[in-house]
Amino acid sequence: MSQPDAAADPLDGAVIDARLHALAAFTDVPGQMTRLSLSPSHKAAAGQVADWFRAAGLEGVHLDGTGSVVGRYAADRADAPTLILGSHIDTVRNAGIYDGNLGVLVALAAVEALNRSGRRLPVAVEVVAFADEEGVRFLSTLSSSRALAGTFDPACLDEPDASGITRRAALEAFGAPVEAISGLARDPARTLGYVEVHIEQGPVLEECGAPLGIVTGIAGASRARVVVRGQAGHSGTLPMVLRQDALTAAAEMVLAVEARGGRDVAPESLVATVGLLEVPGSAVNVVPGEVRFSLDVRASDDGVRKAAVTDISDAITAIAARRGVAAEIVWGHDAPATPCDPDLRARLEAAAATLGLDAPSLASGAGHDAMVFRGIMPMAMLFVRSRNGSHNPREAAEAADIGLAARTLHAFLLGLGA
Ligand code: HGY
Ligand code: MN
Ligand code: MN
Repeated sequence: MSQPDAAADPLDGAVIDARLHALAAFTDVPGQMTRLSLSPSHKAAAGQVADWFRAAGLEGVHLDGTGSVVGRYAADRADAPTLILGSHIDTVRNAGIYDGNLGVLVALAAVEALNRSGRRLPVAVEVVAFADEEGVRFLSTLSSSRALAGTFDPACLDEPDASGITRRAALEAFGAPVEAISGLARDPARTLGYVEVHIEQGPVLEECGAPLGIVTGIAGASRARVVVRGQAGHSGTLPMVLRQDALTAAAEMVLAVEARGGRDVAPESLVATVGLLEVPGSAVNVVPGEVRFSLDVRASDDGVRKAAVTDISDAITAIAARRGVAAEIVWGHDAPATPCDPDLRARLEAAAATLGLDAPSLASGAGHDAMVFRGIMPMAMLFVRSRNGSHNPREAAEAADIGLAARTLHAFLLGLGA
């Protein structure tokens, strides 16, 4: 485990970036960044993050029941409210090293700077490295942040991953106190809110030449898994007119999803994606009998999203009927569009202004842990300019921009004590 350099300035972007690269070594696939929730590399990464939390002066550092690493920086008084800072350290497959991880380490750096200067605030600060944001391993997602929001659904513990391991078994193997999950909800009356720093993952800040942005709101998202079942057959003997080909049916369904997502009447940032498609038991000389694929539908307006979900479900059902195959659609994730808190946004803008930055406002098309706090507690997000999109190894952020984010968050914290 790498230890921090006591002389280094924790708010220095190069110091944070070095830690991000050190953390990236914890991967399940050598040579790429793949750290699925509750995997062996996630366990090792959580250990490293916990060490950094302790070295930064956080107290009570522990794994919570959903596998998140949590630490607390006490206030200058006993009965103070708590501000929660955090992001996630699980990744998608073949990811970049900044998605999620950057927000945890920037939050840690801001608190570490408080500790270095002996500064205590009229609020306690919790830093959380959430364990399950990407939702790649299990059907539902955001289980860790939902536990803090008090909306954890115990049914998600029985969801199996691709190898049949349930979330509960994975948590137990991870060393997480699963039985304590029900007690993780934070009391909204004692919580100031939740603030998350994250790379933008899109082109807006880069195009407007801004290192930081203040998020106005997070798009709503619906996810589903579809299973198309036809009839496997011999590719040489089964006449075309007699086929119940699951793959050609799925192909038509995938294009229908694209058409609905990109329909020119589709307003409000609607997007619809099939990101995963599998043909179990596929072979060159077999007419596919089964296909499994995913659905991801998002929009900044929930009405637009729900209409698209309905239309896509109807299109899949109609294509299946016409082609003589069966289609089963299981919608497993539904997160409403979430506006960010105006007061926290204004405080982040003011904090950026202390660095001479006029941080633009922008929406988030990507989902984040922050969205689960909708209607529970105020939340806000600070975006850091990133290049080459995200969910790919080319994802990048500049150390200088990371440093500006850390200094802005540090100024935001100091502003709470002003
Ligand atoms: O899918 C998302 O938007 C997030 O990166 N998990
Ligand atoms: Mn993320
Ligand atoms: Mn992501």
